[in-house]
Amino acid sequence: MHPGGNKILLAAGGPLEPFWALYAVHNQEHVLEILSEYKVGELSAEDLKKQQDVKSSDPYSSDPERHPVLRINSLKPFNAEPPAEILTDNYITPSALFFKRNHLPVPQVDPASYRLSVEGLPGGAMTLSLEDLKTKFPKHTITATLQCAGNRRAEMNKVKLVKGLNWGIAAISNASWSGAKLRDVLLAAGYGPDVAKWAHHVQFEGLDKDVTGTTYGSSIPINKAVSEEGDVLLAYEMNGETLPADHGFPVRVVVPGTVGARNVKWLGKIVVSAEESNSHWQQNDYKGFSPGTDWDTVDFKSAPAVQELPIQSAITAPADGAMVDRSEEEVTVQGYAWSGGGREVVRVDVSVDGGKTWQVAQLRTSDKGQVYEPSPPPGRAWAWKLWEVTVPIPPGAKELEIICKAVDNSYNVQPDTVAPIWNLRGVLSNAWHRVTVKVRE
Ligand code: MTE
Ligand code: MO
Repeated sequence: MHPGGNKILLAAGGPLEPFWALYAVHNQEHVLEILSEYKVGELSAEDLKKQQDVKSSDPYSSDPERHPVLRINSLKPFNAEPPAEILTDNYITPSALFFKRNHLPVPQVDPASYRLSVEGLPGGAMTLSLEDLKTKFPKHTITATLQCAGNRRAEMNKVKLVKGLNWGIAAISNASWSGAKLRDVLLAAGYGPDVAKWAHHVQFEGLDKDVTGTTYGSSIPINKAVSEEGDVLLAYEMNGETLPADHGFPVRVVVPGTVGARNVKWLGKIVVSAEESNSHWQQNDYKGFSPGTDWDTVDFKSAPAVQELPIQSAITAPADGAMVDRSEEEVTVQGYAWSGGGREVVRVDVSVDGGKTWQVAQLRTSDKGQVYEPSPPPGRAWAWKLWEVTVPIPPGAKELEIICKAVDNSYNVQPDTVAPIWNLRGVLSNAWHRVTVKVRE
């Protein structure tokens, strides 16, 4: 009944240590207690010796250094978000502060021997070195926001417990990405009208592996990959520098407007196919369900894999529980807003009285005098909008419930509460964001 049941069975009959090392989040007292019922015994010294090389090293020992300000959600694998109060200080999130979401140890890839293989097209596989990718295809740069499907999961956990990392509001960040267009690479590898007749998906495989040798993988619809307006990149730079190890060095796919999970890092293989990726993360995770669906009744085949994400916004200042001074007379509210599929955020509404009255926030167009890029072409708004509004403190109020909600150019809006969109995996959490602050007289 465990969602990763197939992995548990692979551990049966052998030492558990390599599994504890990899899925270190589960190495906790209450899990050991559940498992004690199934304990077979201790391995003999002789058998133990045979296993020595298997369990010798911590697979996470070569993970890169990380910025100490990050709020760690899990250490092994490394998952962390920046503190919400600094998230919107910069339109472009510095790479060190960009949220990090790893399912497995960070693989060490030698850029000189790195090869990307493109498969499934007539004429056989095409193999590209990093140098090929940089020199044989034009370099494109886009600014795109990545958001994890689990962003704001903590709010779902408050309604009813869900499975997954307890992300706050900062499993989202914005960067500029440079690399070759996936479209250009697929055309060079043999994609054409004949392939279009049967090919429906492009699958991606990472070079990060679990103890069984299974790699991280996912897929996207082929139209997104081959469209001129899709802007899907095989990125080798982030914010004008070599892609950092945590973000997929040497190459990751950036699928703008699409859930983080499809933006495969440490990209090793691309497969054009009639089928979606059969990886766990495409088939049995990152899907939405009705609030009434539980782990006994869930059928992952019944729901589509998340691709484009719904409209989202959140308040980064003031923080929940903060104090504002009555003598200031006003409160300045700041945050971010973003929508999937290239839909542009056109408005953010803010209330400081629990939703009775609303003010329209200003969408920021510059940072410290530096003006952002001009408006994106329609349908290609890949980057978030930062916003701000200053509102009078209502007379007599001892406490303010501050709310934000955004609208995109398809007039999609956020739901007002969490409970009706609650789902067992805690994904797609995009209700109105609410913080409560106290007014100091
Ligand atoms: N790619 C690989 N190879 N392995 C992973 O664990 N995690 C995915 C995606 N790509 C992942 C991956 C998920 S769920 C998210 S949200 C994003 O990467 C996070 O990207 P970031 O760490 O650069 O923020
Ligand atoms: Mo994610």
